[in-house]
Amino acid sequence: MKVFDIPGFPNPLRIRIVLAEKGLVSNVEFVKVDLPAAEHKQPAFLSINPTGTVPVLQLDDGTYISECTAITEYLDNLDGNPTLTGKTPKEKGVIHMMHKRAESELADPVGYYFHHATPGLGAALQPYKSPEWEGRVEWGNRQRDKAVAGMRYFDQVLRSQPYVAGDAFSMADITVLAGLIFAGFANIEIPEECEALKSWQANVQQRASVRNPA
Ligand code: GTS
Repeated sequence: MKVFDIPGFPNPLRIRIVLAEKGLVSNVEFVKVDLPAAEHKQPAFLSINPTGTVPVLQLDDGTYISECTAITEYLDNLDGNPTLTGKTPKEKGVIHMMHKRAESELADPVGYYFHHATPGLGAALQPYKSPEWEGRVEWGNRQRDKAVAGMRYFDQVLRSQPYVAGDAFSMADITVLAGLIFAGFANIEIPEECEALKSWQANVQQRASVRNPA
């Protein structure tokens, strides 16, 4: 298998943690995509992922799978023991619900803020980020506020359970963690009072897959 991504970036990190969790690091070859140079917006890359984002997984038969959720589902089920996406119908339902919230209430808004209300990844990408739209900074700042509200939501959740989707670590935890890492990079602070969220973060940062992702 191949993974098209760029090391150190938050969405690629989600899959690199999954690969470490599943013991699949040695099965994968990484192909670097130059995001700051807008390589992911050029025809060659768009032909493998029309949304122009990384990561993308290429299977040995040539199939491309993009979207972290889809890639995680694939990798988690390869060994017949899905530890990150749920085994029972109830586990699958709850994990997917919380994972969607992790994306829509935290990780995605942080990305929108970063790309639209700040210089983002630099000049080469600006033509792809609505540079002519006057309202983009205000919209981006609202996305930052939404991300902070998302942090408060997950803090509430984590006051009564150890992990985002319940009693076990799952892909929902990976996505909340990636969202917080991206938030730190974008200078969005976790509110002082979100102690449960901070304590959960300190806990998951000790996991082997997080300390040593692919
Ligand atoms: N929904 C996508 C997924 O789940 O894979 C999001 C992927 C995504 O936004 N990736 C970012 C990207 O390619 C990389 S990172 O900033 O998260 O590391 N962004 C490129 C761009 O131009 O927005």
